[in-house]
Amino acid sequence: MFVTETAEKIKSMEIRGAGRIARAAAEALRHHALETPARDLISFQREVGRAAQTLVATRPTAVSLSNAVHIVTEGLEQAVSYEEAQEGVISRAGQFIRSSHEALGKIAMFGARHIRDGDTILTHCNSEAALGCIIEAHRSGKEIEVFATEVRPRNQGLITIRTLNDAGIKTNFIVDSAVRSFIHEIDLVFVGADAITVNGAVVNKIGTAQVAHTATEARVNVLVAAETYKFAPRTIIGEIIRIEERDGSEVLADEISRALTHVTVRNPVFDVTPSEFIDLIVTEAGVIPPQMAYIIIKDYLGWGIEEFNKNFETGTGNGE
Ligand code: RI2
Repeated sequence: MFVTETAEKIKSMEIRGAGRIARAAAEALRHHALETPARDLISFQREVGRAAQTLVATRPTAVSLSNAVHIVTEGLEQAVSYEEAQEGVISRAGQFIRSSHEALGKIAMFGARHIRDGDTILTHCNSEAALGCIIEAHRSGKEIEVFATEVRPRNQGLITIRTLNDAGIKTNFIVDSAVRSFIHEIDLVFVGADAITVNGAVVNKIGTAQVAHTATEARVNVLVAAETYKFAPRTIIGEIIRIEERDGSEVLADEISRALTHVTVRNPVFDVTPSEFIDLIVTEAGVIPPQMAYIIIKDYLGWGIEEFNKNFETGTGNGE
């Protein structure tokens, strides 16, 4: 089944990157709405609900995933017929995918304006939102150079340097721990985000916090490129973003770690960069200081408080 396959690919990181997994989940729900044998309202709602849960459970940190699923399934419970419910899921999924691509286009345009002719930019991991800005700056004729980190343990840096190379951008490939050594050659840091909390903290690939800390200490600006659906509405009601920790075998081969009986390999995939190490967040709704995260959550996502109040009134909220 397409949903199970998509969920497996997201879990194994064959499909990866916060924006891509969000679009893949929307696509899987659209496909499911068309293909599920459920042909009455109640079983359709149940089927789509189950598919939504399967998809959301794949990667706990990327809020883009749960936001995408939320957007696509919004109104499903209120539908009065099977046809209305099916049509709703299909059109909202299509709309989400389209708006995600449009958001990337706007972010590239806004972000590129912050890159000056002659700038050297450091990027960490592989973010299509961040790379969009860099590539757009190059496309508009600015002479730029990039430093890209390797990104242990999954080496997403390789995808980044291939993309930059294909775009014809002069690129330096460095190990993660070399950031401090090169920071004085850098004019600007540009990274993506997996989640942004209400206090403007950015959850992104492990190592981002070190990069941002190093950059701030060296007076280098740190910009984050993120679609509005990467902001985490439920942080408004105190929910904490869970940091995914993946299998230790991604870091150290099992045959080696098995022999080291006193050693545990820890493999957190993301870390949290506090807002004081971030200068600006480039969204499709505009370029904002991280302190404005609450506005984005309230005006562009809108749920969190509302849902909490709804649940609270019906006695199912945490506040019970
Ligand atoms: P875009 C990735 O997560 C990286 O942390 C990257 O910075 C972030 O998603 C955002 O990527 P992973 O899937 O949505 O590699 O900008 O763990 O492509």
